[in-house]
Formats: sequence, structure tokens, C-alpha cells
Amino acid sequence: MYQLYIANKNYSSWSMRPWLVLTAFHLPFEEIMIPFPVERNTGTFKQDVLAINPNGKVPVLIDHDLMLGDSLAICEYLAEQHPDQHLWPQDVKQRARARCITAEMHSGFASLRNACGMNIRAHLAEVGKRLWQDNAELRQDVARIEQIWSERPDMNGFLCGEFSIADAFYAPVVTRLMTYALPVSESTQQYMQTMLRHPAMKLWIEAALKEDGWVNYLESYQSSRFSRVWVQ
Ligand SMILES: N[C@@H](CCC(=O)N[C@@H](CS)C(=O)NCC(=O)O)C(=O)O
Repeated sequence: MYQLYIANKNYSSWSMRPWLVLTAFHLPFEEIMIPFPVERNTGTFKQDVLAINPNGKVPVLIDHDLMLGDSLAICEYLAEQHPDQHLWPQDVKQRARARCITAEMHSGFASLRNACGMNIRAHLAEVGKRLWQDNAELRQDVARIEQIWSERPDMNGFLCGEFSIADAFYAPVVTRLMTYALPVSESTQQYMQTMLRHPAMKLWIEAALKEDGWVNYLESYQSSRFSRVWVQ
């Protein structure tokens, strides 16, 4: 059985990706949560993570004596270990596309990430409106994501056919678009609903909404707590 170290489900977008893959494909794993500290650089988070991963970040996958400290490397390893499960699409062209857009997410979209940190339980529509007006790079990131999503082969389906690693990599964007209520097209909203109905996505969001860990340095936009209905 694998062990997956993650941080708070409400905030940790990189943890979400391999967790969704493991859960969506029913791969057996033990989840170990190392919560972020309430204040930056306090508590034992860093030393606890450093004890398992010298780069000091989560997610971390342990498979016996193998330690992987990067979300994409973890997903690639899982895909190699479970070739029959098709974690990447079966169709060669969709598989190549899936790898391409996953790599783009893994290395890009810094403006969206920086301006709109993942915060599943928050409702920051007013903040989102202001950011949308003031931040051209954010608008560019979202436009590029909408373009990628609009190229899915079936408008009722996932990014490259069946649910794959590519969808897991864009999953935190779905939650960010919800949290910050950014103005997106109908096609984008349709993909968001497809994702929000996925059982693994539902489980992660349900768990995030139940968390009570409050991390001040990841809450710069809000002083109170909100809740929302996630699936229409
Ligand atoms: N490239 C890494 C990024 C991992 C990452 O930045 N993780 C964040 C949590 S979402 C983290 O551990 N931050 C703690 C820190 O930097 O101290 C991956 O894909 O796994």
C-alpha cells in the first residue's frame, strides 16, 4: 500500500492532484496529513516534511523504499505501476495532449496561483471581481485555461476523454474559479460541473469543508468563514 503525505485539503492544491488520481483509480493508499502551521514558519510543519522529503514540500508518495516528492513524478510513477488502469488516456494523441497540458499546468499559471490561492471553503467573489479588473496576467491565465478546456473531445466529458491525470492537474483551478467567482464561459462552467460531480473530487471537497485548520498566511483576503453549495 502506498503512503501519501499531504497538507490541508482546503489549501493544498499540489496535494490534491495525486490524491485525486489515487482515489479516482481506486489505488490503495494511506493518507497522512501534515497540516500547515497557523502562522508562517511556526510549528513543526517544515521539520516534519523535511524528515521524509529533503525538498521540504508535500505531496510525498512513499512506496516501500522509494520516496517521490513531486506531484507530477508521483502521477507518472503511478501510471507506470498500473498500466491497465489508464491513468493517462488510451488514445495516443489524447495521451500526448494530456501530457502536454499537464506539463503546462505543472510549470505555469503563476498569476492565477499567486492571486487566487486555493481556499475551497471561502467565498471571495468580491475579491475575485477586483482581481479580475486589476490583474491582466490573471485574465490571461484564465483565458488560456478556458482555451485548453474548450478543446476537450466531448463537451460533456473530461479534458482528454476519460478522467485522467490531466483532469486531476486542473482540478484546483475548478475550485479557484468557484471561490473567486471569476467570469467564465458556459463551456467552462460545464466542465467545472463535470469535475464537481466526479466522486473523487466530491470526497476531497467534502473533507476540505469539514477541516477546521485555519492558516492565517493563506487567508490574506478574508476575515470570516463562508460555506457554499458545491454541486448543482
Ligand atoms: N512542484 C511541487 C510543488 C509542491 C508544493 O509547492 N507544495 C506546497 C503545498 S501545496 C508546500 O509543500 N509548501 C510548503 C512550503 O513551501 O514550505 C509538486 O508538484 O509537488
